[in-house]
Amino acid sequence: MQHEIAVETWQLRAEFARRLSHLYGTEVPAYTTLVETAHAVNADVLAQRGAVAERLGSIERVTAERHGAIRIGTPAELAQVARLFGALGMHPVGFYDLRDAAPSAIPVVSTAFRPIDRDELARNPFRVFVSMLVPEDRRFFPPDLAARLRAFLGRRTLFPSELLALADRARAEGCLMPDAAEQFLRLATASFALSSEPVDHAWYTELEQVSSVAADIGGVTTTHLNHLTPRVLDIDDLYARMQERGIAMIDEIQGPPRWQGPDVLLRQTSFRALAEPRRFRLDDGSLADGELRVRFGEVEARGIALTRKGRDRYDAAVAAVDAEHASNPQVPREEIATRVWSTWLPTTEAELAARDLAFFTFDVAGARPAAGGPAPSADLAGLLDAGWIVAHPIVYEDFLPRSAAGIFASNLTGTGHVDADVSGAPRDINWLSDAIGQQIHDPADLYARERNESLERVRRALVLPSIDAPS
Ligand code: OOG
Ligand code: NI
Repeated sequence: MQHEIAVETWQLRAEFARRLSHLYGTEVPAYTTLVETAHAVNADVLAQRGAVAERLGSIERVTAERHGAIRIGTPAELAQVARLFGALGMHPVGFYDLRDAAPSAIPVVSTAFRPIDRDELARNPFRVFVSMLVPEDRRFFPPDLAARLRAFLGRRTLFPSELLALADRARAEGCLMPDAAEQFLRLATASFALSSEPVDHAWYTELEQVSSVAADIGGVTTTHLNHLTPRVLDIDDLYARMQERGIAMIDEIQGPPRWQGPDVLLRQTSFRALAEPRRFRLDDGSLADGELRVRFGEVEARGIALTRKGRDRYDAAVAAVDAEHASNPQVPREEIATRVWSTWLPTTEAELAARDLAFFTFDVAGARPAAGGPAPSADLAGLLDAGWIVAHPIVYEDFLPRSAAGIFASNLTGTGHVDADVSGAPRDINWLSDAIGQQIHDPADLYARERNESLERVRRALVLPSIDAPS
């Protein structure tokens, strides 16, 4: 008998992402158009720009790269999601509170599950944005509705116990044998398929009056993939090509504008939610065919991760654009942003590094300054200037709360209802960590750790007592 080879964590993750992509393509055909268009744009950018196009990730990584979005109802469900994604080497990172977001408040708090080590990200960077309903938030749910919602959510089972047991085994052992891996992947993928179970019409409609996101989560007995997002190297080009193909896109690209400086953080856009046939159970028990508009197709372009200082500048830039847009509503936001952006952020990577506005890792340069010249200085800017070390940008692996809110909002069916006169339920990263049973990572800490480890390697290689770097 041949020796069976175990399927490792990263292989499970890559295969899960591939199967979800296949599933979503069969469910939402416009997704396939989006992926094809993204690949065409990426091939063109690679042909035009060569190696520069791969500065923020190899073309293999970018081509396979996806993020999914799912929405769940309770801390117990979130804890199960954490076990499932833990088996795929994906850890919770970041806390996003969308409950007081503009332009529409959404009754959820979110985190994202993703690999956190550089080599794991390089193998397959699959991430999932997970939003959890907050029925306890009185601004959205009056006590009676909240009680019925919690009871409904408490009765459902999103993940079969066999799946969770396989997930626990995969997490403990770092792999699964082929048959178990196949069963795990099959059950995991099926958990995110759109269910054909009839939807209780009265219940769904009641929740929809609060928020269509509340109905999408708490109005049905299963969860499903809300969207699956490919990565593209030129999102403006993609946006134009999708429109040429007759697909209705949302009005804006969220996040930083197109400008002459380096790409930072994350730019995202999507096509509008499509009507999908769904079966409903009416009050008299009869079944009727109807449709729901919930699922859409998002696409993203990723840039360099900003330090806390850089992020403050980004937030200030966004606020400045908002202020100017408020006084000049006839001028499109993007146009204002493109114009004012360079007053907030430098236009070169070198300046982003020297002013500690973005995260980089550092390597000793291949060709060092000639022997007999001055010794390396002990500060980062000096080492970079004199050519002792080179900087590599760290790509942003996370999300932006405002863009997330914009993506949610642009795909809502109604305006929903929020009662601003009552107080909400306090939720923060520690509350959510307790709910999951593991600490949610702060994205900036992860980037800083990577940067500091590279600086320590450089320090040792150049035999310096210390490197004076902005921290
Ligand atoms: C999540 C929306 C946020 C992103 O990429 O920012 C998001 C959702 O619609 O469930 O996916
Ligand atoms: Ni998304």
